[in-house]
Amino acid sequence: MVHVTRGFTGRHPATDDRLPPGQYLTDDFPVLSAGPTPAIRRDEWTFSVTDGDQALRSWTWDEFMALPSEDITVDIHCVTRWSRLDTTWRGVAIDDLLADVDTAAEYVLARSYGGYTTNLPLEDLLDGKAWIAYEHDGEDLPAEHGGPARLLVPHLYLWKSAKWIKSLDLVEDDDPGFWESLGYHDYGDPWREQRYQGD
Ligand SMILES: Nc1nc2c(c(=O)[nH]1)N[C@H]1C(S)=C(S)[C@@H](COP(=O)(O)O)O[C@H]1N2
Ligand SMILES: [Mo]
Repeated sequence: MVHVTRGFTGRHPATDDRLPPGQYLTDDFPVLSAGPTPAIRRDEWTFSVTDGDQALRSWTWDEFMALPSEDITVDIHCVTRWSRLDTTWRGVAIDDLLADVDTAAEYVLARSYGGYTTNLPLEDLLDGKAWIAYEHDGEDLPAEHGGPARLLVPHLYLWKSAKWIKSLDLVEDDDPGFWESLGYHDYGDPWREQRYQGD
């Protein structure tokens, strides 16, 4: 007699390999926001890179849309334990935004419209690892998911992917952002389960 169990036939090793410890797969796209969704008009939107008091770069929406953009397919992992595989986005690589920028800073504080912040090492935004994304699933990024544009850093827990991004501030110190100052991990690597400070 042959017993075939659902648990056995339903396993997809390739998928399991892509699921960090303690995460489960979902096809939904839950909305997780610490406050209300800010209404940001594209004709009033600006995005800047700052270093100290200096704005190194600043773009209007039209200027930003004229930058080279790329299609992005990535897995995303939320600290609340859901993961989605092969999510699709369009956006501008941070490498392109920071090209030719000279800085001694080793960290970035991402700042959002509405006041949210999150801290990251600068190197985690470079070498094709992070984008400012303005489309998801072939559509304009919905406001509740961070539209007009959000930071996308898929190799770290999703709270690092600041929605409604306003600026990237190059900073010398790794000062905690919003969730980090409330106990979330300063780095947030899902593969090392760095959920909370001390993990
Ligand atoms: N500006 C801003 N960005 C944010 C948040 C937020 O509250 N405000 N929440 C973070 C958290 S905790 C998560 S899990 C993801 C959720 O993104 P989503 O709502 O598109 O799923 O956004 C992150 N970026
Ligand atoms: Mo989150």
